[in-house]
Amino acid sequence: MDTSGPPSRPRAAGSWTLRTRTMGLEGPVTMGILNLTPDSFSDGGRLASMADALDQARMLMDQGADILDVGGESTRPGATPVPPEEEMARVLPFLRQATRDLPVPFSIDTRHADVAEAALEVGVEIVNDVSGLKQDEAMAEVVARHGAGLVLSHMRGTPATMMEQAEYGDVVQEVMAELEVSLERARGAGISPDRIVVDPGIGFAKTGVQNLTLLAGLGVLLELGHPLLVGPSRKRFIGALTGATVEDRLGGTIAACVVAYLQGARVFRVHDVGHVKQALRVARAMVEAAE
Ligand code: HH2
Repeated sequence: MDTSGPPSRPRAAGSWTLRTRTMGLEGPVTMGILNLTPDSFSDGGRLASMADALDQARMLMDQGADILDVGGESTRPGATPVPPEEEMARVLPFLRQATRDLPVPFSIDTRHADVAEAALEVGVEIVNDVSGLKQDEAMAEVVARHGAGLVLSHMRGTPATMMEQAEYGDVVQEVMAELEVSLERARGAGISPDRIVVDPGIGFAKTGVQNLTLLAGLGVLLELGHPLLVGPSRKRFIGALTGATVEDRLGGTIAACVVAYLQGARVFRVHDVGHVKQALRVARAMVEAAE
């Protein structure tokens, strides 16, 4: 594995243009996870009331979250699809209040253009589309029209079907080629490149070994010319390697984030913001001390 780090790789942009502001990416940026779902694999069903969700958002901010990513539909493999109306009912009341009260940029984790549009209208800055603009034809136009930041993830199939599609030759090269198709779609809709961050989609239509290979070879994806986001937090590949339960995967999450950072990733979508931030601060200081 090449751990020589970012200096030997193509340099991704040092900033990310969001809907109304620009976020520096010279150092690692954390995106705290807020799932307003009854069935998410790690934290599903915990944030049933508005007060609970706002408390959790404040807790993530106190830990130093730079962005809060709000989702109303679980994307774990095999999850039941949620109609957009139900997704909106789960996230919009919270987003309406949270974007007004909390001074942090919000991201909406959705594959539906209607949900993205409604969330942008109440003040969200970023659309996090785990389908990489492949599921909803209207998504790219909505993102372009609002001038939103965009996370383009790699995913094959849908959460309901993805594990049948986990056949790769060279997983890094194939993920890169498929992300290029999503980028083409984004460019075609007029989304400006400085608004786009790409994500290899850890856990989406990938086996444990494929996830490890992808994290270890992540730096290759910098050739796409966009900053990289990773979302390994508490995921199944950590449990498969270590036997740890979902609640007990912080060590594995930190290891994955640090390796991804050394490979050039700059945005980290995680549940445990404080601990991951501390680990990345130390990793960054070590890289800089060696420069
Ligand atoms: N992973 C999940 C959801 N959204 N977004 C991006 N950009 N990258 C990811 O890796 C990613 C994501 C799945 O994790 P989680 O939100 O914790 O669970 P669930 O989908 O069950 O709600």
